[in-house]
Amino acid sequence: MPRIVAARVIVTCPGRNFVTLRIETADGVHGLGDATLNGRELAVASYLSDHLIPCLIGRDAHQIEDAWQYFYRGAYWRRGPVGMAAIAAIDTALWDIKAKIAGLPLYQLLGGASRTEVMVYGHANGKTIEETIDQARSYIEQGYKAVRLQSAVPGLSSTYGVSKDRLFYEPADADIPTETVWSTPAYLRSVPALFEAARDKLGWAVHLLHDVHHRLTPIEAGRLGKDLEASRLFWLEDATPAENQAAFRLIRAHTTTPLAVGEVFNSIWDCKQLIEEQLIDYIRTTVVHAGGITHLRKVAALADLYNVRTGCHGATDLSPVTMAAALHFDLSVPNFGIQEYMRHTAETDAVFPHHYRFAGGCMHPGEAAGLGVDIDEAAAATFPYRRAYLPVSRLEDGSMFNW
Ligand code: GCO
Ligand code: MG
Repeated sequence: MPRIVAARVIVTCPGRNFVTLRIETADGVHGLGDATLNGRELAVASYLSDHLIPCLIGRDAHQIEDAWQYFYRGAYWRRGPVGMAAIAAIDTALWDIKAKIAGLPLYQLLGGASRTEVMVYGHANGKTIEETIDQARSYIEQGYKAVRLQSAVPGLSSTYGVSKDRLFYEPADADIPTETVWSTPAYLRSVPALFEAARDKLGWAVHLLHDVHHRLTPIEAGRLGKDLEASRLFWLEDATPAENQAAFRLIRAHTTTPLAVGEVFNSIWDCKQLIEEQLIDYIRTTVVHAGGITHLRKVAALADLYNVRTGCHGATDLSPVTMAAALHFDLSVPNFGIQEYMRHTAETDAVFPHHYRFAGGCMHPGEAAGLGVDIDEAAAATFPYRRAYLPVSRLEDGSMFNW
């Protein structure tokens, strides 16, 4: 058996923080898992180093399901973003090792390719509707078949999804959280105009997406969905905070705009009702935040029974290790929908050399054995951890709100 003899956590900040688990077997095969939880990185690093790694040493690296169950059930305190990101890292690294030993790209162990490539969507944003549409046009020129549109809300000093930097959107931008101000009425007035203009200027061949980022109540979300119906969105994302899954019944009853949710979920229990009642169209949980490949496959299998497709989260805080794992998953899973893709910086790409590639609006994980991604530890060491928080949000009267 491939016995696990060593495991360590590598924290690096090549432009943004990443937490990576590296597991090694007695035969010198190593596997990687991403454990990055944006703004709370060191909690997962400690959970792994202080609590999980001691129980990993000596185990059979091939027993992935058993390891998953051991760490999930064995904690007694199940689920939660910190614990599930740590389990995800172990799970991903073990799949990487298994595929390397098999000499196959991971997707072959997940049932093989169900498609030739994976459609991705890019992020277009701007301070005005015109700027956002111009950006979308440049994505379309690069071959993208799907683009997410986020435009600054007139009257607000900053808006979720609208970056200072053209290419790389990084919201975790401060040593102490940046305070932003939110106005639902201003937002609801601005979004339908953006999509009407986008359809007018960009036509109907491109898929358009939008992320509400958990800012609405169910009835407000129903109204927005209705207002956007004529623009035929691919999806409306995270319309409300989804702790209350039943709230989606109300949204669903009011609109035929397809709904996506789930980037902050960390287990199948967070989306069970949403899926079983067919309240959503796309489930956005991804490898690192939902217990790894093993657990994500269970989410996808449940979703497949109810015509819900996958749409894995792929913002820049998902490291190239998660990106690679997600692409193997996407290529193999029958009910794939779309994959989010935000480019990492050159520094990040240098720290994580990888085989996945982008061409013509689609991606492929490559044919290297395992995940097809590695970590250059010497390069990683030159980028020490820097505390960085996601912003917080308040209403105009000062009440705390959802960012
Ligand atoms: C998305 C997400 C991100 C998150 C980020 C938080 O749809 O890509 O909403 O922009 O805000 O991943 O860490
Ligand atoms: Mg989102």
